[in-house]
Amino acid sequence: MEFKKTKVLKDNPTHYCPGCGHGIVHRLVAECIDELGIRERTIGTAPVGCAVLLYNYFDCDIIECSHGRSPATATGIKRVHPDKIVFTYQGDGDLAAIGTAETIHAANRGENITVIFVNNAIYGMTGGQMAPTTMIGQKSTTSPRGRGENHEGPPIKVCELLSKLDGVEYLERVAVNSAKDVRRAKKAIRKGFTNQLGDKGFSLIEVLSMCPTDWKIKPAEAVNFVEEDMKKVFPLGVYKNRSGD
Ligand SMILES: Cc1ncc(C[n+]2csc(CCOP(=O)(O)OP(=O)(O)O)c2C)c(N)n1
Ligand code: SF4
Repeated sequence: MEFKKTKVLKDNPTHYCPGCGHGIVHRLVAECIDELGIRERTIGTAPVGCAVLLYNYFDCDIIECSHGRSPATATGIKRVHPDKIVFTYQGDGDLAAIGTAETIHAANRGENITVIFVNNAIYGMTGGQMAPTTMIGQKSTTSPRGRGENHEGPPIKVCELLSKLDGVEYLERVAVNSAKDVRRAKKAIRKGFTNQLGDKGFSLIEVLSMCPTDWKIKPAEAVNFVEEDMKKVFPLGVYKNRSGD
């Protein structure tokens, strides 16, 4: 089998750190757009985290959003252009801190969009501050002794939280730390897009991803950190599949 570059990805060198999960998630999103033949009518939104340069990599329309505002921007685009396929691409700081309101209300309204949520348990781009998803005991530049439950509260589990909202169609948590997980992640992302093609409403795919740079460990150790630490706190699985398809 020949491993070819996906058509939807541009021929630009990556700016991501070695061992970062963002590049893998980009590839999976691009493969799904390519295979579904929807590139010409897809509009993505870029976050203001490490994936801020999403438009450098994707050969489809991408709009840059203010931090956390992607679900609101995507709502506007989709309502004006219901024939377009609209996705957001957001980090945990973007989606679960600064954009909490936008996320919850877009989900609750059942907006027919696809949300790709990259959970690396930290603020990557700004140098490793604590995120809403930072785990108890995990060190960050703003929790140097480790996140404490009493001071900072436990990590926010986005799929579990949103599963209570009637408007939500589909929620799945996947990971990109092994070949098996990458294959599952692609299936979930593809379903997020096919749900939108079928007008089913709000789909969110949470992807557990590596940030070796701000976790201050080697790429190989980061893969183990997702497996051994993150998956215990953020169990993989389907959290909601309203129409059961
Ligand atoms: C309203 C606003 N607040 C803060 C920032 C600064 N800022 C830029 S990126 C970032 C953290 C991004 O972390 P995350 O969303 O988890 O994405 P990652 O870089 O880890 O992929 C912050 C706080 C900003 N750009 N806009
Ligand atoms: S800081 Fe972390 S999330 Fe950002 S590019 Fe580097 S490894 Fe990836």
